[in-house]
Amino acid sequence: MKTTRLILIGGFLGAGKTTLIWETASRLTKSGLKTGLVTNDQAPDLVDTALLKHQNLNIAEVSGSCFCCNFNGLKDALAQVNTGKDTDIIIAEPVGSCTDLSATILQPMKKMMQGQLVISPFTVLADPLKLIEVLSKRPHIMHPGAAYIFLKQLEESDIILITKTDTLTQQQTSEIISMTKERFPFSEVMAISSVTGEGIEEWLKLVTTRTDAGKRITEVDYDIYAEGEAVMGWLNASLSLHGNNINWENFGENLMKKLAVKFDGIHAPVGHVKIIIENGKDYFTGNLTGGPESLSFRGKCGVAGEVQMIVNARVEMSPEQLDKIIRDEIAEAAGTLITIAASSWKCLSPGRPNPTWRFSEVVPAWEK
Ligand SMILES: Nc1nc2c(ncn2[C@@H]2O[C@H](COP(=O)(O)OP(=O)(O)OP(=O)(O)O)[C@@H](O)[C@H]2O)c(=O)[nH]1
Ligand SMILES: [Mg+2]
Repeated sequence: MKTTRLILIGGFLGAGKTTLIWETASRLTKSGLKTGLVTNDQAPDLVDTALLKHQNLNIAEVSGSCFCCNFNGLKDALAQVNTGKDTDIIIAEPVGSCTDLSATILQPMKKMMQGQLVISPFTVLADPLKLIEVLSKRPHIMHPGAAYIFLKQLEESDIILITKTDTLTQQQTSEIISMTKERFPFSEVMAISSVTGEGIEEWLKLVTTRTDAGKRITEVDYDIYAEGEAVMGWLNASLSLHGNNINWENFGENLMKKLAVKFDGIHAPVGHVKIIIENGKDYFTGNLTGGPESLSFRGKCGVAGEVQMIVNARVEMSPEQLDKIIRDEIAEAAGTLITIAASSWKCLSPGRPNPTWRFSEVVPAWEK
């Protein structure tokens, strides 16, 4: 039986995981490697899954809980992606608010899946602006519990990948790399841009050849971790939108701008708010990862009588408040010309993490 490689790409909400996975999967596929993907979330209806499906790769989703709290769900998803397909590489993206994955995923995997999987060094992504905020001594916009998760994710990494270098000068990138190396001396620190491709080949070479995954386990205070997750309102909704001669990109942009202004106006820290609007094979995405300046839009879905929209929002506020804001802003953006039918709508705040496994000792890496 062929041994499949697993690349786990972690990092806080909005760090750039799915964008890097998209880019990586394209490169691996072009080089002739069969690639599969596994996505993850606290609830069904994921923008990430809908988006990555447009790559036509084998993709499985673990939804309803994070990988660590549903280890068997992750094993099943890996099997689903792999079975009968001779997959060379599977890339998995855990939920952005999760940490302690070395103890709860990587060590158990190394022990239980020897001979079936080789595991790459654990890569954790960091958005440069949020990284500076969390590392600085100034008061954080982010809740201290969320900042704790952000730091713990980096502490347990094998490789820290600073993302979005296209938004920085070379000097800023060098300074952030030095600052990060100083704070996390046990991790390798690299920087990439998924927009320009800078740094991706160098990182890809490491994660497609090395097997030293989960070299350390960090101590995690589950009370602070749980609080950091619980401060976040979490909304996943799937909707059908109907209207005549509607330019759906304009609708999507207008909706995202309204949400950005609303969250900014009430000083609610945004983890990630994202939408995808799909019109058959065409799709449009909108992302907000901080203040209104972080808004970004991609793709086109043109004019059609009916389109599908998925909304995923993770914002520091109660689920009730988030639910109301999203409902109100969608209704306002829709006006009288668009009718909306929700096929699913879930709003929650993540429960206390309760991992299936938690190893306290590092399991030696298994060589291919
Ligand atoms: N400028 C720039 N933007 C990027 C880059 N990588 C990702 N982004 C943007 O960052 C935002 C979040 O990217 P995602 O890839 O969805 O982030 P994620 O880590 O998967 O987010 P979650 O799944 O919600 O945790 C999107 O607007 C992306 O377009 C990059 O290299 N450069
Ligand atoms: Mg993602």
